[in-house]
Amino acid sequence: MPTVHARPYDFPFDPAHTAVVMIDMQRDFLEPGGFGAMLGNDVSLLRPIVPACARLLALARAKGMAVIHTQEAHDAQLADCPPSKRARGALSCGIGDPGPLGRVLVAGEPGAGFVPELLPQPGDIVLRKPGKGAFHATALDAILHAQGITHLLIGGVTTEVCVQSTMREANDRGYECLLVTDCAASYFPQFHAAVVEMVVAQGGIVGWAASLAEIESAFA
Ligand code: C5J
Repeated sequence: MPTVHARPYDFPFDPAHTAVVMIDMQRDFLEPGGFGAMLGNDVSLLRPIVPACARLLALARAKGMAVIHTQEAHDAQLADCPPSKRARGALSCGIGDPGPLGRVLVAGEPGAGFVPELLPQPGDIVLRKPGKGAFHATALDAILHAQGITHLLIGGVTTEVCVQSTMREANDRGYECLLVTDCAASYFPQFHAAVVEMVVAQGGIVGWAASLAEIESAFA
């Protein structure tokens, strides 16, 4: 069985029961003119992880792991967007409003789409989610159970928001989760670093963390 040399200790996993969960690698978070930029963030901080994410997805497909892409986006009527979420930040152009990448964070609009390097491939699962955690108001738990998935390798953006929320939700549901440290990023590098430490502290209270190279080495 492949074993990742991870923090806080080794992470063995069976690829047949493992999914790579790529969180919200959408234009709205990574490109100028999207939701992330409207919140005042420097979106260029997220782009450097794209090549590593592409490598992780390719490895997953080659080794028979399930691939799940989450997408934070709302329906066109915003029926699944709590008013509190829409109001947050008091943005002049926010969720549902027309922006440079189409209606902000709305499914089917250019901004809600994935960055071109990480487009879902046949066989991948795409999961739209209205919240930060990928288990909230989605079928993710049912999908994972149906596929016999017990272990998750998690990447995406942003580390301290949707990635960490999802990892905590998954951990509470009994999944063994590993954060792929160089496949996740934040607009605040110090928050990324802090999440890695929070995850692995106290004997891995939320899960494990390792670099992509360590995952690749597990298959060598
Ligand atoms: C945010 C996310 N940061 N995908 N969403 O609002 O982390």
